[in-house]
Amino acid sequence: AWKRFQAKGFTTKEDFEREVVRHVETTLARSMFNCDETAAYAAASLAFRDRLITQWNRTQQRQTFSDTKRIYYLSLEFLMGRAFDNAMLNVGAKEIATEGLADLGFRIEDIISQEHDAALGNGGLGRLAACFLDSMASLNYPAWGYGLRYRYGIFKQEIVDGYQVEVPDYWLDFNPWEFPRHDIVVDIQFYGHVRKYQTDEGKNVVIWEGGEIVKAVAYDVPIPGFETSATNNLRLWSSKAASGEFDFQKFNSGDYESSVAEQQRAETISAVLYPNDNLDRGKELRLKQQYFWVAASLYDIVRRFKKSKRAWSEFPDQVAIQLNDTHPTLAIVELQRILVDLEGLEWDESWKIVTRTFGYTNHTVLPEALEKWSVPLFQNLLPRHLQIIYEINLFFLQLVERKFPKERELLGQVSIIEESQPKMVRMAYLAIVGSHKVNGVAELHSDLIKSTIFKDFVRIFGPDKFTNVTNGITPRRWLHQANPRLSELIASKIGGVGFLKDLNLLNELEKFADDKEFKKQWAEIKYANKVRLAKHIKTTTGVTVNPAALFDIQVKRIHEYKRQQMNIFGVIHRYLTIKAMTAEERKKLAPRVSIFGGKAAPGYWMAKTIIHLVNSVGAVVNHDEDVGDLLKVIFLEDYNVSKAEMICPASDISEHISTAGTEASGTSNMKFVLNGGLIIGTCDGANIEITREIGENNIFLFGNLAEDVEDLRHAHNYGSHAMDPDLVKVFEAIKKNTFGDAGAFGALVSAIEDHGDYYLVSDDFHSYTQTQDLVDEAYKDQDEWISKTIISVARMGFFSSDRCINEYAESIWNIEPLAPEANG
Ligand code: 26Y
Repeated sequence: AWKRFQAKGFTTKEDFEREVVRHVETTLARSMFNCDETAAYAAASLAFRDRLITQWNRTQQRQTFSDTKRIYYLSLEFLMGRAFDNAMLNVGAKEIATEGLADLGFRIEDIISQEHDAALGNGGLGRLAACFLDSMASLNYPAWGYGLRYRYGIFKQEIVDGYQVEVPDYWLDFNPWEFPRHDIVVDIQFYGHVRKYQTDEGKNVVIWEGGEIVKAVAYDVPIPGFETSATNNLRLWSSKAASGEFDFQKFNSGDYESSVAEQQRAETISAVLYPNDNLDRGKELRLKQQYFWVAASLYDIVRRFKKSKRAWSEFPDQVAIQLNDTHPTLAIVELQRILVDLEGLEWDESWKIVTRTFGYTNHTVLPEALEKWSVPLFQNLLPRHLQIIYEINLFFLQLVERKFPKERELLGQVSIIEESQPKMVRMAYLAIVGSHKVNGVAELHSDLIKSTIFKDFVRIFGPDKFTNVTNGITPRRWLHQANPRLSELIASKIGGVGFLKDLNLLNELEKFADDKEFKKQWAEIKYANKVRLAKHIKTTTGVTVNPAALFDIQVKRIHEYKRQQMNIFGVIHRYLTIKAMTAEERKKLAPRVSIFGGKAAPGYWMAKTIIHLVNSVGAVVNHDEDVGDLLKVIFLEDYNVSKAEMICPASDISEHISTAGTEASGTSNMKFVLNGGLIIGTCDGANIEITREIGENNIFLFGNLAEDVEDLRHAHNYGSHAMDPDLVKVFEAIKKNTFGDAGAFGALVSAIEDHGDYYLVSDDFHSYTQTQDLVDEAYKDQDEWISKTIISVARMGFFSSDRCINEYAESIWNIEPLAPEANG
């Protein structure tokens, strides 16, 4: 039915061309005679945007009139990537655009690549939020995303002399996908003090006054669903000085600098995304960002609810708020404040509403990523919120005491306030206490949080409060958009692109796992994708790689727990092995290209050292004539969403090799398998469920299990551990300056040799290299390899973010889809 839906704008190629020309000439005020690719991108985007706007307005109106429950997804990160290609595919008119642009003299790929990524996130958590928005719209759920409109997204990474250099990512020069709402502005208060008094009627009143005000301005981004006219909204807040102007008096008296100071201070709040992934630094500006965004979003949500004139008790029937990690946890406190201080509800009544409204998703067990804020900092910035937190904690600890009267030490363990010096607010504990459901993002992870970091809370609230929702990815972007040829081949075999909306239909592919002709086409597509990546490698690094070699890819944020260091040590081991071989022996080897990519947090020195080592090894290996095509080592600069769309379809094997129990889920593992690549990985995160779905013959698992990690760490620290001999040789080579001055890499080596090898590289190294040998062997049998990849793709249905969103909707949000009108 959606196909009959006709929005304003274009429906034919000719219409589309006319719209493009109109936008070039009138919107952009340029002539078609000097319409370059930038202008063509702008005009084509605006043509699609016009269509989206119509759908978007109708969807919002319909959601408002139907008065049904909405889900609000609060995330400090939305790693959206590019919007144009996605809009074309979701609206369903990419062919028209391709032909139309060709008529005008442009290739669609060149136009698509004009767009700057919207990179408002660090890694997995931010990209998950973006996949969720796509699924919620595609499944017709009434949903809004709320985030911050950073002026600078995640920095652009350049590699200079083998080192990472960070360059600011200013992305807003031309962004047709956002709509400033200058009429939607919320005053946000910081600092000040709290005054309490009793009215003549004996009512307690609390006033938070003084301090400073900053304005939050809304910017809206349309989120089109796939093959539906439903178009949801992502609202991003931008900060602005309350006065809106700089101080004229100061300006006129010659004090130029301080005249703009207030304005700059205010604008700083939404200026930049914190580039730390899984690492908490407790900076005041970040807490300001969090409150600014949470307070503006809640004001907006509450205002919308109040228009419905319902009783407050119905709030949780109209509103579900999902907290993407603890970053928005202040929303719990803010809603309680609104209800008690501003709306005059009783504490208990409010608290019931609050806890029924919120759900909290945990994305990590790493202690260094668990947010804590110092009480003095809180006291200064948000004095009333701190009082409310103490009050929440008091009632919570009373409950604990009633339930476990004999366990005095339990109170200190679960207290929202950590009795340290200074005292700290434990945000995860606050999020648990203030939510009705807490979920992890893969089965192992959800089990781990229940048995480790949150185990006391399972006793207190019972096991039903804790659940699992295994992550997923949107097949629209990560299959159809990233790998159009594969998507078309699949569609041609299993009766159309229905699998893009019901990924389990991929099952039908399994019958072709031994089909000769099909396998040939399948392999050709993989090869073409590798050729494309090889070209990119050539132009960006100058290194020639053989597309027939095994492409081994590890792309993700650089982190010790993800163990890129183990990968590069494995590469060095391979290099040493090749060097020690005779020419005859070398002939039997499978050529391999080891590809790395990912950003290191600017302050994470160890991660930066890993990047430096990868580049230093590449500089030696790639020019060693003994090695030739047998081994190439590549570091891809500036890994981001749009590059991932090129990289994921080009792997033969990808690496997901975190220390067991540390990677909550991982989602790139899903992207690589869905694009016909195999995995080498540890028994961690979603790797375990991927194995269960695709079968253990189709994945290369290795390494110690999560349950053994504690004992192994103990063994390192108390001396009963011998280093792996192959790893020792790798370290010897490094120490002999084989890859440049060994001093530069000393910290990487001594973390393992001298400092307890916390991530168990030495323990897993043998198993890792052995398994890599199995990969080599398996790759030689191309026929079997291809069958494995087909079977794997056929069994990936479970990992659609549609399945994931439906689980959230049913088990956490209690919300139903709202289909758009058949004819728009
Ligand atoms: C507190 C702070 C600085 C912070 C900032 C970003 C803490 C954590 C993060 C980001 C965490 C993150 O990206 N976690 C990843 O979430 C993915 C989606 O659930 C998982 O697949 C992945 O395993 C996990 O590391």
